[in-house]
Amino acid sequence: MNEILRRMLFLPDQASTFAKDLDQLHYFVILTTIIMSLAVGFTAIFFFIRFRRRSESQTTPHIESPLWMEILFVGIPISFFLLWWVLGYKEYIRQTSPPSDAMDVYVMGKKWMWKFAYPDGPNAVNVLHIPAGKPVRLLMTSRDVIHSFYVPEFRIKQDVLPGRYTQTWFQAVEPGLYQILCTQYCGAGHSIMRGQVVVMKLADYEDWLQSERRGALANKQDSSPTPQEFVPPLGNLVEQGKRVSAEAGCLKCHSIDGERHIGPTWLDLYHRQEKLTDGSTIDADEGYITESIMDPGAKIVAGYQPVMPSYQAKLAAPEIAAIVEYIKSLQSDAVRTTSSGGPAYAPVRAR
Ligand code: HEC
Ligand SMILES: [Cu+2]
Repeated sequence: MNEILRRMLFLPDQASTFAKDLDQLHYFVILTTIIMSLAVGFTAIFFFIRFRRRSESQTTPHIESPLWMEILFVGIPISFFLLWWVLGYKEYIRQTSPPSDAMDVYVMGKKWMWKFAYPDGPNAVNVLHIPAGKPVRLLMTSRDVIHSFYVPEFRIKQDVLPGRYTQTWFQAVEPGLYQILCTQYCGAGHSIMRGQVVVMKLADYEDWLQSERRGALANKQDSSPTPQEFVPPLGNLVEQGKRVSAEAGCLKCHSIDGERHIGPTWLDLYHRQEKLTDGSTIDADEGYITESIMDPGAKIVAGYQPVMPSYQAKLAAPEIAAIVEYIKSLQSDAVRTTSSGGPAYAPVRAR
């Protein structure tokens, strides 16, 4: 049944754990509306014929509908709309709450390509390798304009915005190749802004990761220029972040050992409930940390002077992603760590 309807509606394969449930909601909505509109249409045609005007002198009688009929005709459609809303909302909550054991991948959209960075692995352009059967969280940002990350087979679509992180997640069911599209018109090359998700068996994925790391090492040792435009940097994001923040001079004002300096310490900053000068409290998630680097004046931490310069034009998005990952790794309780060395992810509270 699922398969017949999927083909009739020309829907792509169902390659993620969301796909089937979302499609089922889609079938439910589309079948009820088809049945209802057919019923209304045919009733109208029947009435045209049955109650047609038979002579010039015939007049239409004045009819008042009984209350129960009014209630029925308003109540039934409304209860369907509410039911769809409830089912859709449940799916929405599921799609916006990544599980805590999800593997993180940073995504950067840029005219007109997708760049991927793994916290403990290589970087890649336009090709996202992931293991099947494991939840993957994508932390996404844009270098220039608004893009939107769309994988039809996974039934995920999420806007990618400059200067801020958005996230989405999915769990691929089976190994295979799936197309990534940009669904936000972003300029002349919008239609060529495509990528591919390569879903691999877990063991194959581990092998791929190993070989990529060896490749990165080899690239570094022989310094001859490679034909590729993009050379995967060595080491993981945390290491890169450590280096970038030292080079950019962040550590002149920020400590990593809990000491208060010109700026607040980075130790345990991730998910700290930070008090701001306007009296509000904010959860220091990836979005807030990124904003603090790009636009430090936007939210000032209570008890500090607004002296931090903006790094909007000075650091590239992957460098900022690396710093964010480094800050996330600075936790005094080293128990709560994920494979990437960062703290386990707690779902962001709705604001
Ligand atoms: C001139 C000193 C100075 C430099 C250099 C500096 N910062 Fe800051 N930073 C501050 C101060 C002061 C604050 C607190 C006031 C505010 O919120 O702007 C702050 C706040 C922050 C926050 C928010 C911290 C919190 O507790 O909420 C982050 C994240 C941050 N800085 C990251 C960076 C990064 C990354 C760099 C380097 C690329 C950097 N800073 C360079 C002074 C500095
Ligand atoms: Cu785009």
